[in-house]
Amino acid sequence: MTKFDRHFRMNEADAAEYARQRLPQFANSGRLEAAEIGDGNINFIFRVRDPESGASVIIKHADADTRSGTRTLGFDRNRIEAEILKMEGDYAPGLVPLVYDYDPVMACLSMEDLSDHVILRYELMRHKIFPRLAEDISDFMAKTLVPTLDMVMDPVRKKEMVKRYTNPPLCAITEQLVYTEPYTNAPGRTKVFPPNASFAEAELFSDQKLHLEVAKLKYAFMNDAQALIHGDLHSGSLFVKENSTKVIDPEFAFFGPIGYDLGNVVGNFCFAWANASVTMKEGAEKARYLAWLEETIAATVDRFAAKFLTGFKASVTDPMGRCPGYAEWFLSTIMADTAGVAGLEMIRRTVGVAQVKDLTSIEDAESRAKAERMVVLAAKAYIMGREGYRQGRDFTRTFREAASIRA
Ligand code: SR1
Ligand code: MG
Repeated sequence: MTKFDRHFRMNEADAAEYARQRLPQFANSGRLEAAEIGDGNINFIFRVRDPESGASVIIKHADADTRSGTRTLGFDRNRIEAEILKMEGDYAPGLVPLVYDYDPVMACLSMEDLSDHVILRYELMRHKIFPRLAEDISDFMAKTLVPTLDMVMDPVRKKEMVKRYTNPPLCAITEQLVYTEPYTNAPGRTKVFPPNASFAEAELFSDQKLHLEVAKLKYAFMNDAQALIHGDLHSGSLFVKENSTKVIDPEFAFFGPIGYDLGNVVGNFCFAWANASVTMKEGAEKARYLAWLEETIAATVDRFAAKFLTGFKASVTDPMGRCPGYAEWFLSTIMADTAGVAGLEMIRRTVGVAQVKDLTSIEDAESRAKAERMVVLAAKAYIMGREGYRQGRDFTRTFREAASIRA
């Protein structure tokens, strides 16, 4: 019997003791250093390190309630994350952290420490350039999404997988935070920047045509089990260093629309564009940075599309999936979903309860209000016109237009 035979919420000292008992790389260690480094809303994240050998590990520890104490989610998200990370590591080697151990009793996922990487969102806010980003993210999505498509995977296995990775509590968060609250404006469930109060009322809360399109997208999220998606692919789920990208945090994974992943990437890059456009001084550096961001958005979409088609055609097993034109038709539906989801993500991170620092950190009130308006206008164009989006440049053109309307 050990103290880790029954779940309890660990503190730093517990995490050090846990690592020593559970993980072979620490079995003979002397003193271990442990620090809780989580800054999200949901889990507890410990880094445990042996100062002598330099060995270190990240332990992601779930409690039944969220870290913020606002919801009870149970523990299954921890299992889903462990299994999905291993699967993603098989499909897309080098693009996710290595999993060392999953412990269902303590709800602990022990994995590679990526301390030499930094969170992409904060680097984009510092206006840093990462030359490999579009290539790596498009690679990650194509390699992880294609294998679980209906026309690729054995249909019986696919349906077993849909059962195994149904993720009700985490999907419920998305259904509320992304697909509902930014439109119903229930008390306490939106956070509108005061200078934009009347703008949000007119453009979001009272726009019935917008609500209808969001309702259609919500239904697709709830029912369109296209592939095993990451489910939360924002720029806080991406770790980067100059020539490396790692995708983390797939606890929201489930079988859903592929456009939910690509749309999250596009939407979050648009926040970086909005931030840079109002915070950087006019000049060559700003022009270069915005051009790189636009190129990254466009290339992520276009490279994903090309890799998706190649990957699909190489791995399709269903005879009907081989019909000429099927892959291209399916891709066109992914592009429309991508535009819709990019818009939803941009709206919910601007007026919803889980906001992004790309916008909230803008100190000058007028600049922040302007950045938020351009984000919302582009987002609405994506949602309302989603059937017309086919290529990367379609996305960046809309954003530039929205930026100029309220410049
Ligand atoms: C209660 S969790 C808030 C948000 O953080 C996660 O990363 C998801 O995006 C979720 O919507
Ligand atoms: Mg997360």
